[in-house]
Amino acid sequence: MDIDIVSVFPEYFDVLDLSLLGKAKSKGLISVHAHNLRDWTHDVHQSVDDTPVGGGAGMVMKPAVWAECLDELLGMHTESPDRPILIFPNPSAPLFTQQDATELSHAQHLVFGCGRYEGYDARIPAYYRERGVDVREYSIGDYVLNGGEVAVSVMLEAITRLLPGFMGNPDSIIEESYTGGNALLEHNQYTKPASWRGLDVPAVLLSGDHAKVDRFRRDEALKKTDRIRPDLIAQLDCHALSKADRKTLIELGWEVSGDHPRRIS
Ligand code: J9N
Repeated sequence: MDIDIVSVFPEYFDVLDLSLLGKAKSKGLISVHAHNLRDWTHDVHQSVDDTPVGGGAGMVMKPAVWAECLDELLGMHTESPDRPILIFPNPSAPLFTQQDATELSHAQHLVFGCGRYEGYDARIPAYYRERGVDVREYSIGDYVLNGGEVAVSVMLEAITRLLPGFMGNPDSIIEESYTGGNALLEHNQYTKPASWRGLDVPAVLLSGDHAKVDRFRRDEALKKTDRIRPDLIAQLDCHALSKADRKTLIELGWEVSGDHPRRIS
């Protein structure tokens, strides 16, 4: 996978070499290039932003500088299956999910644009979409960052850990939260000792009865998700739930019929 990142702080991405991502880089699984947007300016001040048309606070990133940069990085191939995907973090965009990470992990070439929080000219994504580029804008959560750099790091980590050969243990990826589309939060995990500072591991986990352990963990996951993220319960596919799952959800106050569970008490 080829990854280009455009930022006015390209040094920010030097730390990627220290992470697992650096390992993937040295293994040749990915190549990452961080570019300085100011390299595509022509004026002495290397200015990348200007005041908002219509007035208001802050500065807006200029379309012309971004276009000089992106024309070069995106190249001409907007129709091939290997065509690059252009991604801008944006606090006013749809949320970036595990499903997006999975889909993007299959791409050959990703180009990330880091804007500042006041924003970039809306004609930048519009122009490249018109030209046939697959352009995505994503928020990584409901909070405001100063620039897109941290958001790009988050998305990159979520995407690259899914690449075949990236992680030591592929099972741990299949088992975790948010995969599939029938997402529950993870059940609690414990290690030895079985009793520690007066706190005991649940006895069923020591029973050696695998069916009982599986059911216990599934119920714990359902209860925890009901408490912390009821929105995820409401997105479950009822048809994919076992009899035992339905029983637990009904005890928790959900009606389990139709396509999705609905809270009734
Ligand atoms: N979720 C999210 C993204 C952002 C950005 S992107 C560029 C500046 C700020 N803040 N929050």
